[in-house]
Amino acid sequence: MTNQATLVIIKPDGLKKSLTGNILSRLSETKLKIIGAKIVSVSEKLAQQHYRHLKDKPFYPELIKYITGRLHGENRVMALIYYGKDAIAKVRQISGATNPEEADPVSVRGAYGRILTTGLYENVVHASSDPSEAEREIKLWFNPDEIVSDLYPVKQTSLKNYRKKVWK
Ligand code: DAT
Ligand code: MG
Repeated sequence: MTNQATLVIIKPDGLKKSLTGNILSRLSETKLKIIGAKIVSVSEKLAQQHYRHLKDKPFYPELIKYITGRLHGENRVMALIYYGKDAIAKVRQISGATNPEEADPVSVRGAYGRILTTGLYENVVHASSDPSEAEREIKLWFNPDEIVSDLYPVKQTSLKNYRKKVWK
C-alpha cells in the first residue's frame, strides 16, 4: 500500500470533554505524520458539505447541530491531516466503529463515544473512510498553504478586491 492522507476531526464533544491530548496520543500509535492541523469553527455550509452524503438520513439535522457545535455549546473542532502508509485504515482502526456501542472498547469511539437519546451517535472523532473521500474532505477543510506537503496539484491565482484580516 502506498502513502495516503486522511482527514481526522476531533468533534465538539472531544474538545468539550478535554480529550484532545488523549486522542492525539492514541493516533500517534500509528506512527503517521501530521501534515496539517488547526482549530476550526464549523459553519453551517461546511457542515452541510462535509456530510452531504447523509442529507437524507433521519439523524442528519442532529448531525449538523453536532458538528457545528450547537449541540455542545462548543464552537470548535480540531481538524488534522495524517499521512503515511495505509493511513486511512490505521486511523479508522484506532477510531473504532461508527456506532460507539459496537466499537471496540479500547478504540477512541468505544472508550469515549455514546448514543444520545435522539439516537445520534456522538462518537468523538471523524476519520475519512476511503481515498476519494479523504481527498474531497482534505480539499474542503484545508487550503494548500495550510498543509506541509504537496498533496494534490495546485494552481496559482491572483484575487482582485481580496480582503483579509491582518494584525493592527
Ligand atoms: P463514519 O463517521 O464512521 O464514517 P458515517 O460517515 O456513515 O460514519 O456517518 C457520519 C456520522 O453520522 C457518524 O460518525 C455518526 C453519525 N451516524 C452515522 N450513522 C448513524 C446512525 N445510524 N444513527 C445515528 N448517527 C449516525
Ligand atoms: Mg464517514
